[in-house]
Amino acid sequence: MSLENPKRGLSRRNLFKLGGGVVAATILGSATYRYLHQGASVQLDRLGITLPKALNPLPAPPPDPALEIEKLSKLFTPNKDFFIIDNAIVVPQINPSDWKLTVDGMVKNSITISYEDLLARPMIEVDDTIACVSNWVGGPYVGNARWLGVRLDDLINEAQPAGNADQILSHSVDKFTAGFPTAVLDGRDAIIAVGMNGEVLPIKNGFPARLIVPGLYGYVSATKWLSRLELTRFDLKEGYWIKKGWAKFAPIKMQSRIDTPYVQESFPAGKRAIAGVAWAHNIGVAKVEVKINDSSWQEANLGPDLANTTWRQWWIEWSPKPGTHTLSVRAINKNGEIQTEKKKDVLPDGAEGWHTITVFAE
Ligand SMILES: Nc1nc2c(c(=O)[nH]1)N[C@H]1C(S)=C(S)[C@@H](COP(=O)(O)O)O[C@H]1N2
Ligand SMILES: [Mo]
Repeated sequence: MSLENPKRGLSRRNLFKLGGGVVAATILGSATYRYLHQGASVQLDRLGITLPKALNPLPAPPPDPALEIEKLSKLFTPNKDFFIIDNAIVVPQINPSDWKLTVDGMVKNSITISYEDLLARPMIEVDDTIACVSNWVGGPYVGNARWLGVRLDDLINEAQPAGNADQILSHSVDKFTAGFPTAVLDGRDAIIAVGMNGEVLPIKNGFPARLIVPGLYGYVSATKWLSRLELTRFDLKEGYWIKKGWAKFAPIKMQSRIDTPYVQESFPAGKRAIAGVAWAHNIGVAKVEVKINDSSWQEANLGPDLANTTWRQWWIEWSPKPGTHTLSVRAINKNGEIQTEKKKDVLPDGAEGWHTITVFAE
């Protein structure tokens, strides 16, 4: 038997491969060890952080109607239940003492700040509902939180952007990018967020810092594990998802969702709630209407109106007779505009249409 026989036993080639494999496994092993070790230490660092207080602490949230209505989304989505959307193969583990944020590109005065510098700046609290453009009508990729962070417009102004810079392109440590018009900073509470629902920003949601820009879908604005804010032009650069066919400009569309009952649910006939959430960013939800079978639209009760960029919970009482029922919901914003009925797919700039479901009372 020859060692050179490729078909059997250990040929030199196979030995070489085996050797390479052992080396690779060792390197990978130590990298994995380092990764896990670092992951644990970043979580420890994170847990050791005390966030500063906001300049304008928002009032304590009003009672949450979800305490009374089973299966209705909570007013604030708990961090552990918050939807997660990203393309990171491994969640970046960033030691906050190594983290830096740079503002550069078409600016007069580039800025680099540390995590400590960031926490030393004035903080604001912002109630804001974030949504993913790939959320279908009735889908789960939307959540509401009380964010804590530093005003983005202040930091950008300090960098003195050139007059012809029309895009803020945000970069993540993992190479993700998201860009939006400089004109979006129109006084709205866009922030570099370090806190979420009273906690240090969770690692999966972008620790140490992420962007929150009220009114824009996540893929053009909500960069997690933020590292750089580049002032540039739309005719020079574009964010990660734009070359894949998604829209350059992507304000969150008015939507409403039925949380309970769920699609095709069977439940006992008799008194129950129909309930859900609705959002109409930057204008606010004025009214939510529900249609049951062929009846006319009826106005739902509304939950707290935290901000014009947060969702509102809604509900009505219902006593269905046994049988199949069709339920639809639509939102009406504070300008009196009614959510469009016509269905549109998520690509390129977000789904449209009414959430309509069929359910069974038994
Ligand atoms: N670094 C990085 N940030 C990211 C993304 C990503 O893939 N990588 N996805 C964006 C998208 S598409 C959305 S909808 C939001 C989701 O934020 P969440 O995971 O905290 O809910 O994060 C945004 N920020
Ligand atoms: Mo998204």
